[in-house]
Amino acid sequence: MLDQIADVGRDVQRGGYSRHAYAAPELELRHWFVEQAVRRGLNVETDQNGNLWAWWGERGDDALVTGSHLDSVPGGGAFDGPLGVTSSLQAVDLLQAKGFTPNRPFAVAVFAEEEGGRFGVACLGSRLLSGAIDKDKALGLKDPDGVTLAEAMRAAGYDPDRVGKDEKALRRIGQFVELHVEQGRGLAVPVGVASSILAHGRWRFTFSGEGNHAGATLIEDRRDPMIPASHLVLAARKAARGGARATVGRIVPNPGGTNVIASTVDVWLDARDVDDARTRAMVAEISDAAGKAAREEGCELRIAEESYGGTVHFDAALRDDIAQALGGVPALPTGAGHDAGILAAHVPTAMVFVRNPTGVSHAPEEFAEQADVDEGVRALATTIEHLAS
Ligand code: HGY
Ligand code: MN
Ligand code: MN
Repeated sequence: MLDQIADVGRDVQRGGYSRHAYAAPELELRHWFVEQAVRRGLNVETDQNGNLWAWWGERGDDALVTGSHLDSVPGGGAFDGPLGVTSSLQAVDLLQAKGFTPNRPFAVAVFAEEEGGRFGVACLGSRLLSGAIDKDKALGLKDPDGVTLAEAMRAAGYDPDRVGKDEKALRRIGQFVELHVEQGRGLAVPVGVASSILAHGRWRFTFSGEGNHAGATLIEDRRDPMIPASHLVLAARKAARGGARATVGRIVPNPGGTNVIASTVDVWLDARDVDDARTRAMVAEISDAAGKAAREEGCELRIAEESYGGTVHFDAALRDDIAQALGGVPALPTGAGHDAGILAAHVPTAMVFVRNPTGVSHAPEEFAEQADVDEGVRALATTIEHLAS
């Protein structure tokens, strides 16, 4: 099934896929999902926050929900997100082929903008659904071209004025189980379950100096924001100790000319650790180093926290129940965020991981062996049968 969408949203500049919320490739994937769901006799609806729900039978409360996301990071791989969606649909195929029908409401869900690849906040669809982000803040989020979420939703035919916490949709979820390609190399067997997700957040550092001519400006006359920005990158690496992770993957100088001293530089920090205290202490250490470097270069610094999520501990009973139903598979922590992590604050959630032989993710090289993918589909079907019969 992944082959069916293998040409959607290819990014020829970056390699891999760029499939961002409400942009053409992602809308094409939404259309593909609806077609696939209808073909299986599922009833599809889009909720007020742009998330898709394909119901097997009547919609109802205390549903078993599976699914994942179809959007990607810029230049992402083929599996992160779509594997959970295709595996959910193929698990439905296996169950329908053996004459199984769920004895409780069941849906395959596709959450919007899980990666935050366009509007900068990860898990935007599930955060809006669960009220984990203020609706007006969300609607005002801008993409790199300055298009707001509200404008993007409207252009795609959705009504942005309806977004916001969706108590009814939340109440309908009894349990959520997300299948996902593992992002790391913790699995020595084809399938595992998740135990926890690191606390993680995103911060935007804006350094302001004086734009000027690269050739005509003496070094001592400069206030070059690229200098403290560079210190930030190295401070992040220095501060990430003892299993913590701090990453700068995106630096945007303004105006960005080769022979131009930038007037401002935006730097985004992705920081993660086992708990809030350690994560925030690490960000404070990095911020201090950035502030010091800014002052030394006569630059201003503004820091904005763009998103934050605390450590997620998945429901242990559900985790162990699924692990047992799968014949005893390992439970492992992850450093990657997921919609399951957002929903975990409201409903019992679990994740089923499919082995990733290289561990690489958020890159075109992301890969999973067909045999492991098939094992994942069977595991998800077993899980659904176990929880909905
Ligand atoms: O950033 C993450 O961990 C997730 O892939 N959105
Ligand atoms: Mn994902
Ligand atoms: Mn991802």
